[in-house]
Amino acid sequence: MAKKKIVLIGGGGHCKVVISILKKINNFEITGIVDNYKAERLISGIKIIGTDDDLKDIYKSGIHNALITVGSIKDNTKRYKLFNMARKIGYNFPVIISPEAIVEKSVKIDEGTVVMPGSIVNIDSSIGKNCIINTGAIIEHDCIIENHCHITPGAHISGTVNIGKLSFIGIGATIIQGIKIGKNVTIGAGSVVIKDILDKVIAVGNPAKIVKSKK
Ligand code: JB2
Repeated sequence: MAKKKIVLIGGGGHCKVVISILKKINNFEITGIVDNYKAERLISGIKIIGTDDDLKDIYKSGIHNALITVGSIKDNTKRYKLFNMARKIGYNFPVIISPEAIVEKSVKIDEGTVVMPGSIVNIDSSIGKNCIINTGAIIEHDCIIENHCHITPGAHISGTVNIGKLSFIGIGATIIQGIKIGKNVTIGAGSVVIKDILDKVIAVGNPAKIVKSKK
């Protein structure tokens, strides 16, 4: 079967990890990467072919698949904006699951989400659009992860947890069962969340406490 062409949006560290998964899956021909600036450089052997301003022309040239490969540290707003911009142009966003991840067959995963190596997503959980389920993260049964979330490496999300859109769960954080995390929340690295967390705050520590509200 012919490989589908895809363009990657953002050419840094996260992009490299996504490229390594795409190469293993081998369903896509990676046409190139768009970044903030066009330069003669290769990311894991893939060319930078332009900037976001070129995405319309790239689409017109017949490349209709894209992934947001800008990662995120603490804040997913940029990934959200890039997703909406590319969506308006018309791009499709495939779901990418590493062959080294374990995803139970009942799990629903929406467009543009990437599930990284070593992660586990268990029965009846659902994951929204444009999320990153990063290396070695565990999402237990019956969780709901809304759009544009980043569950970073080694985070442990227990059963029946809900995580609101745009939220960021820091590296190695633990969320106990049944917790609701609001929208656009940042949970600090290594935190242990044992109580519900409201929208638009930063919470850190064990047990996690709110240290800041976001604007
Ligand atoms: O608006 C943009 C834009 N903003 C930054 N459009 C496009 N097309 N590209 C953009 N970029 C580009 O994303 C930057 O120029 C840079 O090349 C890349 C970000 O690379 P960086 O390596 O700094 O971060 P990252 O987001 O790929 O990775 C972070 O997040 C991952 C999840 C890293 O900290 C990783 O360690 C982490 N695993």
